[in-house]
Formats: sequence, structure tokens, C-alpha cells
Amino acid sequence: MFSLAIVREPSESMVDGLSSSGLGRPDYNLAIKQHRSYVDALESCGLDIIRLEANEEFPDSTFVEDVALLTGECAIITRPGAISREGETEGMEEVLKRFFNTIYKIESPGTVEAGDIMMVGNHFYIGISERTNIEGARQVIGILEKHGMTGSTVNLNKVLHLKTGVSYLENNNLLACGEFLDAPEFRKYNILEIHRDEAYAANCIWVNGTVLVPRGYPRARKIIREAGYPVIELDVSEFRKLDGGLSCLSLRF
Ligand code: CIR
Repeated sequence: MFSLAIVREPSESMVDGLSSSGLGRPDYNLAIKQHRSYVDALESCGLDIIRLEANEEFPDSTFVEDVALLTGECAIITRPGAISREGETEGMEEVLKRFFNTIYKIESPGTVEAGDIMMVGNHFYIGISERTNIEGARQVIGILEKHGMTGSTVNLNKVLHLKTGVSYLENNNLLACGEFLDAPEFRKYNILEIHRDEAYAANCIWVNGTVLVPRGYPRARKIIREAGYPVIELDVSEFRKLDGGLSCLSLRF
């Protein structure tokens, strides 16, 4: 169960965020409203919210998930692989010190964005992507092992981050789409298949028993409901324009 979430308010500069979606620039005012509903949903699942101020210097900084990996034992501040995102980690140590006694940092030449890391109990799957390299994954695994946890790598071919294509919903249930449907690493899970036409909905989040699902993906919603989860649907269209999904908008711990 989670009790806290860290979120960062979208900056006006988000309209210049990194994007490969081809969906156009986000509408900042609408993004603010959508972000508010997202935070309300996290609160309705029982989380207390730590709100970080918008950081105009970094257009993608609302995707706060990427800058840290939070575990039950320690926190790891990442080293984003996107050059425009490198400085987003500044200030995170101050924030995390309030909650974690042990904080590590990924060191050069390692790069890691935590959208590439999926937690399944004490095991962490780490996607090797354009943003997270082998050296970064090696450092993460070393840290996890010091604390009695484990990690393993998964190669990505098509998606931005690992959790763009898979989401663990606890109880052995894994939402998966595209390249992950047949991945040997994930065969042991009960795969809830997301149709390729709804690929964006492969990024959902489990929050204390409820699953937050992006609005506009009826097949995905049905599959998740049928698997027994209460669902909250959220419109995150403006974040989708920047290739960001529900998981990217918070650090839950
Ligand atoms: C980026 O390209 O870095 C941002 N526009 C989107 C980051 C999404 N984060 C995530 O999937 N964890």
C-alpha cells in the first residue's frame, strides 16, 4: 500500500516539452485542470500529496516519476538520459530527505529515467531504452541488492519507457501491449492484453486497490474492471501530447 505521492505542478513551459506523439502542443490551462483531477484521484485513494512547485526551467519536469526511484528501503535519484531533463533532479535530495534515510544518486556515465523501472514486490524490472543505459541499470541493481532487493533488465525496441508498455497491477496481473505481450520475462504473470489501438492505456497505475486509467480507452477499462479492480478514469490528453502517461505524473510510496 502507498501512503504518499510526490507531484510537480506543470510549468507554462510544458508546451515546449519533448514529444514524438505528433498530437500537437499541449494546452497549459487544460493541463493544469487535468493535473488537479489527477491529484484529487490520488487523494481519493488515500494518499497524502507532496506538491512541488512548477519548474519553468524544465518543460518536462511535471513527469516527476522519471527523476527518482523510491523503494521501501531507500531512494535513488536518477540521471535522466534526455539532455533537456538532466537538471530536473536538482532539489530532489532536499525533498526526499524528509522521508528517506538512505538516498543514492546514479553517477555518470549511467543514465536512468524511472519511467523505465517497474516494481513487482521486491523485484525491479529495468527497461534499457534511449533514456536508460546498461550502466545506469547496473548501478540501480547494485543498490537494490545492497538492500535485499533484486533487479533485472528488459530490452525495449519501440516504446519510450518500459512503463509506456507494461503496468503491474499487483495480484500477479500485468497490463501489457505490443512488444511486451510475448516477452519471456513476463510470461509468469497473468497478462491483461491492451489492444494496439489503445496502446496508450497500457500505462495505468494501481493505487491501493484502485486502478487509474486514462479516459477514452473503453476496451482497456473493461478488461481492468473484469479483472476485479475499481477504476477511476482520468483525462490526461495534454500529457499524452508529450508522451507522458498516468504513472509519469507522480512518485508513489
Ligand atoms: C519525455 O519525453 O521525457 C517526456 N515528454 C515524457 C516523459 C514521460 N515519462 C514517463 O513515461 N515516465
